[in-house]
Amino acid sequence: MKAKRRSRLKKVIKSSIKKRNGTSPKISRYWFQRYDLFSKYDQGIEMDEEGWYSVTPEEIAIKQADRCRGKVVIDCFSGVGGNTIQFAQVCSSVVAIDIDPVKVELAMNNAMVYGVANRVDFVIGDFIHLAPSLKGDVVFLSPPWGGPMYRGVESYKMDMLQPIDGYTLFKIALSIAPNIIMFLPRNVDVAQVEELAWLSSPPLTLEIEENFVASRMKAITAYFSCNAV
Ligand code: MGP
Ligand code: SAH
Repeated sequence: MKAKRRSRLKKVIKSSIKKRNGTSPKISRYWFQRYDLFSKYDQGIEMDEEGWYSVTPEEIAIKQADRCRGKVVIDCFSGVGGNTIQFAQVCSSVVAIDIDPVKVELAMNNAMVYGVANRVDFVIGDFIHLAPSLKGDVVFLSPPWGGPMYRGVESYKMDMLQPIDGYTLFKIALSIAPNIIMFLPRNVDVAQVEELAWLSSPPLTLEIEENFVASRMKAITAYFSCNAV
């Protein structure tokens, strides 16, 4: 690792430790759930602020990965690796993309904790720009929802997704493969999710799964496919 990168990573870890110690109430709510996020949390998992509030809880990531067993998966917004790690356990190969170099460092570290780092191709880059060069069986989309503030709206709309609206994002994913999994807020407008299936002709099949951890609904996963994924 280059010296400059190592020092940046150290700074991230230091500030994240500070936040874990309770200086940031925003993060401490997630720190209390740390073993739901990563069962191996105590074995060296590293996070940054966005990672804390965005990572897919392990139990949910395991379920999503199970649907992709044996396939080539592109994890287009890989964050600190919550999904990537579980894909690496059961998929034939995984490409993990994140635009933030610090996230990629953290995801690599976390994948090492789980002993799967050598089964992942980590890429620092913008998924939107990389899309034309990507090949895979399943496109997994867990984009930024605009931070924890997503909870403040009654009905979460596709145009609130980042870095671009959900319809455009879905069309880009479709150009790679017709098997698309989207991880979305629990208050998402389901009618808009259903519209996405119609962006393909013939329309894709859609299954919507509600994701719970310890009886609390955390999010939904939408599985789109031209056949069973
Ligand atoms: P949450 O509602 O912010 O937290 O996120 P919490 O404390 O689990 O909610 P509570 O009502 O149970 O107390 C719930 C889950 O949504 C998180 O664990 C993440 O997996 C996911 N999530 C949240 N955000 C803000 C994002 C995001 O921006 N992008 C992605 N991909 N996932 C997110
Ligand atoms: N599923 C992940 C969490 C993803 S959070 C996990 O379980 O850990 C969303 C991620 O999208 C953030 O890490 C953010 O850096 C990344 N991101 C934002 N815009 C992006 C883009 N254009 N291309 C690739 N990654 C992007």
